[in-house]
Amino acid sequence: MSEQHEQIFQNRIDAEEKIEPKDWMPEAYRRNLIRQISQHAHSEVIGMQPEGNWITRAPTLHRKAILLAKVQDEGGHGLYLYSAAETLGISREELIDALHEGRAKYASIFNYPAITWADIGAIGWLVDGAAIVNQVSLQRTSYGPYARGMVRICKEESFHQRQGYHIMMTLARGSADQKHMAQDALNRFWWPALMMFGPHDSESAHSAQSMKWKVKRQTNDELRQKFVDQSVAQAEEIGLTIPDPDLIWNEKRGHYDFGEIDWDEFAQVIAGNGPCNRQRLTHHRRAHEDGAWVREAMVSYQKKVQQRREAA
Ligand code: BYC
Repeated sequence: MSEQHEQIFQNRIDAEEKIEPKDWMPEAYRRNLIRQISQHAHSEVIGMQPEGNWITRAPTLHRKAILLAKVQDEGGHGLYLYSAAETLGISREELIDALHEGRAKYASIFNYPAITWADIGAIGWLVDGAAIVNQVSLQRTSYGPYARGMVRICKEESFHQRQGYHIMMTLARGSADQKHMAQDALNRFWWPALMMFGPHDSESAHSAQSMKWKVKRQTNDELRQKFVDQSVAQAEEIGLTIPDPDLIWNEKRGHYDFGEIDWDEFAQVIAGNGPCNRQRLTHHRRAHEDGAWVREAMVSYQKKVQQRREAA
């Protein structure tokens, strides 16, 4: 019976039908989606920290207002994604517990510090830029609520990417010190941004099955290549240099060849030993504890509303 269900399920995927929350799905598909969507949600929320750190120090009121809106958007993305994960039959509490107990990951990039204002430019340009490449592809993912969440998130991310690029452009056209600051931020964020796409396809534990189920529509290496190809011209346009001596246009492939990522560093960061892993989780735990009274107040308010409705 189950084999028959699985065949029908795969036929629906092959026919590009979206899978919806109440549809039958293999348990492994459900678990894989909970893993990916919740890790995506955690990334959005933890990703608020490096940028949030600069809200009080933005160089102008205009930049401060933009950054505030951007960081708020990231929190919103986290909420859409937690809601999408909850449609798969898991609660928000369970997801947050998994993050706090180190059972769930979040994107490695957010374990690097944002030490100068130019880092805010580099994060918007490169980190949101990499996220868009990945998320445009995920708009066609097979699970309906995830795909629809991605459509809205992508619209907001393209504004984020442009605000980051604009900061970099402004600094690159400024004084020698400002240009140096922009180049330094690019130097530090380039390789971690490439790591966002995950391990090589040959090393990727989940890719083959996720591609078959169309949870992922393009592989880690395909998306990374796309990101490199688009970023080179963007860096040239503002007079910055991508910190990779092996970067070279390959006429035959129609793509840029580029150097090898430091996979040991990637492994260290996802194992919890990056520069800011402990700080990020400690901050999240504290914020979660500080917000407990809000959650309790909401539950007791809901109870009262329900009691009043029943009494009426
Ligand atoms: N960092 O088999 P693989 C944003 C893990 S935030 C950490 O290739 P998969 C923004 C992977 O989880 C946007 N861990 O996995 C917010 C797996 O471990 P588990 C974030 C990584 O899932 C604020 C193991 O390595 N975007 O835009 O097929 C400010 C093996 O990997 C990473 C998303 O989350 C990594 N970089 O492919 C600014 C996109 N890479 O789970 C901006 C949604 C791999 O077995 N996610 N791992 O313990 C995806 O598209 C996929 O999950 C990935 C990985 C491409 C990331």
